[in-house]
Formats: sequence, structure tokens, C-alpha cells
Amino acid sequence: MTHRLIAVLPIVLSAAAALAGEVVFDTPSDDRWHYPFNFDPGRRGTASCFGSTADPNFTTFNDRDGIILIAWRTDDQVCTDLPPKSYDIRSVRVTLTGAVCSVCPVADWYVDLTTDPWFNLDYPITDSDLGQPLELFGVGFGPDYTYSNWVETSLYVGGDDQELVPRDPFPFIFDATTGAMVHVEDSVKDQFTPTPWSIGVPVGYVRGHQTVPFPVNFDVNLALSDWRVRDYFQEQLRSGRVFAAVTALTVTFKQAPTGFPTFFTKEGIALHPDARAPRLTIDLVPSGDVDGNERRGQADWKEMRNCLDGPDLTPGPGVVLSADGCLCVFDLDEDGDVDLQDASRFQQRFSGGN
Ligand SMILES: [Ca+2]
Ligand SMILES: [Ca+2]
Ligand SMILES: [Ca+2]
Ligand SMILES: [Ca+2]
Repeated sequence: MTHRLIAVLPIVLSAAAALAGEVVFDTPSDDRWHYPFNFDPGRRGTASCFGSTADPNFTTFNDRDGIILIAWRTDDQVCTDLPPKSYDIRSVRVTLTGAVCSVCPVADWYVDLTTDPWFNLDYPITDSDLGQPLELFGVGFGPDYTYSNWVETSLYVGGDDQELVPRDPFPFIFDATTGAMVHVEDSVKDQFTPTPWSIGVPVGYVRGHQTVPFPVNFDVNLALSDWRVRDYFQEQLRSGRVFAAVTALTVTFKQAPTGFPTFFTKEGIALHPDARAPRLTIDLVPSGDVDGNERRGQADWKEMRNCLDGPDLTPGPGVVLSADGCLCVFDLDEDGDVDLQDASRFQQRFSGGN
């Protein structure tokens, strides 16, 4: 209830980086068609998702062959370096814009909103419900790249027509019991059906008659894998860069520009007046929890008192928090200050103890 109340309040954007309800990142720092024959990596205006499993001759391509990798810098709008659990993330949505363009005038791929079992996508294809879902996963790195050093123009690492190699970066899920990162780019060869973090839902899309761009929304299931998916986003906000991978096992024989899902990248916004770059929307509220123990206790109250200042004044700094940090954690009514109204809200939500 509190969450709903906060979400409908007008968002006051101060010069400071603040946590303020829905935070929108409308242009990625990096977006890239992660595909062996993309000879202009990072700079193409469109990127598409498809699989390689429909052709028995493709033994060295990754099953999820056309992948979209996206990264947004978040540190200009969201404080970094807070304890991960103090990021009170309520929802995460990724929005891609389905492309139509001069070389792809009509979008005509089938929509499937449910996961297909891996064996239906193994050769020969036996998938009975037409189309394959657009699936969003986390992004892992290694052995060549890291969270920090990969950029959209980085050299391709993955399977191609010569050799089967794992992708780097790679789409992954968390192992249900150990929490380890499990590659999903070869989920058919590896004979398992990963549960995606989200399945893309097109809005206002009419297959075969679609001549204008349209949004496809991916609402992330943060509770998946015992909330490890939320942990992933908390860690990435803490570090200032959020990654997502969108893949599909779309059955295709000829990689023509129609027949499988194609989306605009940030370089593609000139291709159509309604083209949009991949967008990230995170609903995030100030937690009042500076030590990240998921409680509002005495330790938090102590730091909140350091941050407290009058209405409409720059708060703090606290002992561990900067002025921006004070707003991120303790501006509970999200009006750009830390004052007695915030303190009152804090008291209402006080958990007791530390
Ligand atoms: Ca790009
Ligand atoms: Ca299907
Ligand atoms: Ca706490
Ligand atoms: Ca306030």
C-alpha cells in the first residue's frame, strides 16, 4: 500500500542522484547484436533474436544464435556503493521496440508467451504452438570479459561456423539449489529448459500487418531463484551498470530481415520516427535501511539523524552517507530533502532492534 502511494506521487528530480519511484533509463550505454556474423558490432541500428537448432548442419553455432546484449549506466540517477540489500527494488521492466524499417517493412513473427520445452526445439523441430518466446536473462562474463571491461564494440566471443565456444558475455540463469550461474545459450544441446527471468509481451502488434514500431515489455520476475534475480539487480545498481540479454530460439532457415523478432538499438532511432532505444524502468523506493540488513533499526535511525536537515535543504552528510546518499536512503517521501516528515515515516516503519 505504501508502495502504491509513493508510486503515484509526482517525482521531484533534484540535481542530486536520488532514489525516486520509477527511474527510467531511456538510452543504453551499450546495445549490441551478439551474433558471429555481425561485422559492425555495437553500431548496427537493429538487432534480432533467433535460434540455430532448425538446421542439423549447424553444429557449431550456439543454439541461441542471435542475442541482444544491453547495458545501461545507472549511476547518474541512482546512488552507487550502498549495501546491496538497501536498494528496495519493487519492479524491473525492459522495453524493446519492435522494428520496421526500409529493409524490414513488415514485422511478421509469431508471438509465443510460454516457454517451449528444449526437446521441441531440437532437430527436427516439433514445437506445436507456433513461434518461440522472447526470453530475458541475466548477463554473465568470462573467461575473456568482465562486468567492467565489456563494451558494445568488443570482439565477438562465442560459437561460429568453425567452432562451438560458449558466449562471453553469456545469458544465464541461477542454479536452483547452488545459486551458480548456468549458461543458457546452448540450452537445447545441453538438454534443459531454462526458466527465463521474463518473457516479452508485444503491445499492439498484429503479425504480418505490422508496419509501425511497437513496444515489447519484459517484466522481470524478481522472486525467481529464491530472489537471486533481485540480488542481481541490487548488485548491479550498486556498481552503476545494469545488464540484460534477450534471446529466442526462433526457428529460422534463412536469416532474412523478417520472420523473426527484430528490434531497434540506440543507433537505430534515426531509422523511423517511432524508433526507440532499449529502455530500462526500475521502481525503486528509499529504504531507510542504510546497513542493508532489510530492517529499519537503531543503526539506521542513528545515521538518519545525521542526515536530517530542515525542509527543502540539502541533507547531511551522514557518517557513512554523502548528501546524495542521505536522499537515496532516507528521503522517504521523495521530495528532495530529509526532514521531520521523513523521520515520521521512518518511525512508522521502524522494525526495532538494529
Ligand atoms: Ca549499439
Ligand atoms: Ca512455441
Ligand atoms: Ca537496517
Ligand atoms: Ca523528504
